[in-house]
Amino acid sequence: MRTQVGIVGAGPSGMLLSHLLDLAGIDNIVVERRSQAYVERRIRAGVLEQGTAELINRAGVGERMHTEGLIHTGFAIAFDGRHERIDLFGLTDGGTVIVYGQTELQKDLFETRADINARIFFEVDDVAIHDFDGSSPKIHYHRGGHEEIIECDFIAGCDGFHGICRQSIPANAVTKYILAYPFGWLGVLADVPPVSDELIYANHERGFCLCSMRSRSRSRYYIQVNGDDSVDAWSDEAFWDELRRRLPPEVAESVTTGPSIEKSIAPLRSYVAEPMQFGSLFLAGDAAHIVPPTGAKGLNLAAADVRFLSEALIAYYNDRRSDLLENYSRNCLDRVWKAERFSWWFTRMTHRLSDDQFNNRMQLAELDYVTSSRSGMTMIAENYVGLPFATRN
Ligand code: RFL
Ligand code: PHB
Repeated sequence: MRTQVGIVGAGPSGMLLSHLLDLAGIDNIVVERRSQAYVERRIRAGVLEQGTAELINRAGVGERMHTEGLIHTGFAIAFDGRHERIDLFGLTDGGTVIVYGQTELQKDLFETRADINARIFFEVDDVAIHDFDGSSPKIHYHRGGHEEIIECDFIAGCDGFHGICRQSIPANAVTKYILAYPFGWLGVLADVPPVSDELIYANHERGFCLCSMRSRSRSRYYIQVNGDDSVDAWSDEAFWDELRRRLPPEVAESVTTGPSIEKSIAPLRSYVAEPMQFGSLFLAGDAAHIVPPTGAKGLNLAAADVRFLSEALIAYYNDRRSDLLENYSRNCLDRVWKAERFSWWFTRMTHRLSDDQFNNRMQLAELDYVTSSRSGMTMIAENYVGLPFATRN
């Protein structure tokens, strides 16, 4: 089989890229090791930056996001019995975010592709990439028990943190920066109305918690748990009790509880692989970088990579320009490192890091400072709604 761009992974990065290339008349094939139902069901991100929403529109799949997504103009940070609002709209000249589940976005991305009979191959095994140090890369895999090979001009490695693309790059050609946190997030999804119209991030001596949502009748809550904790150890009742203990009392008493529809633990890491290109292989999204979810940046960074990569590939095929492809990694990494910084900083300020009383007082002093200084709040707000894009060419 031959195509122009072979895409490994049908998560948000791979599918968004496939749509944008298709609209520009660039042929592509997506290979995904899981089933479509599995990819659609994964409960992950909930907060989209405006730039991400614009890209989703550009890809022609934004209709449902606009009717069902919730526009948020602020969020709250709770600590030390206080409840401080970050006015995203006022502090960033009209900036907002959209709360719309990754599961819904993923369905939208698949639905329209099915309409146009796109080549997305699910449940493929043994995916391997070859010859990507030159200009004739290949993707090998098994489908229905038979080996198939895709010959292409470029490979987009959109196969997430555990994928094979990044791991196929020779070790001496890539530098990996990693920070693993000794805790995770236990998340619960439940069909109960959210406790508040806006998200609440809470620092508490028992640990961090977050009140988020998917709709006006579906809530998503998280609590910080030990890195070695197991979901089985947490009954719904234990989860709700612990969540309420970590919230300011007036918020805790308004929480509506109910049976969990989904419950899982996500580890927290900061990770960057640099550069994000090797020969004709371009990494995008979680395949190249991971942030702890505290800043809600993971999916948004993935979308930003796809924006740079789609523009670079379109310039290459339509105008025979390779400068944007050459600068792809640099353009992405400028934003990636800033999002890494924000997510790391926000995580360290809001989570229980140790029993060290001095450090815990430092967190409270920092929270007090940044939520009472206009420049502190502006720094949070402009990072949260998404930093501007700068393209070097
Ligand atoms: P994905 O979503 O991991 O998709 C990669 C796809 O590649 C497939 N794959 C392979 N396919 C073929 N061959 C192989 N060898 C393959 N290996 C893997 C996988 O099956 C999968 O389908 O990466 P992508 O597309 O880069 O998207 C990244 C986002 O999913 C991720 O950054 C976000 O979910 C992170 N995230 C959040 N991001 C936000 O912007 N806002 C949020 O509010 C937010 N909240 C979150 C989050 C992530 C969380 N978890 C579970 C880590 C909350 C949580 C709890
Ligand atoms: C979510 O709703 O899943 C969510 C929201 C904000 C975050 C992380 C996750 O920072």
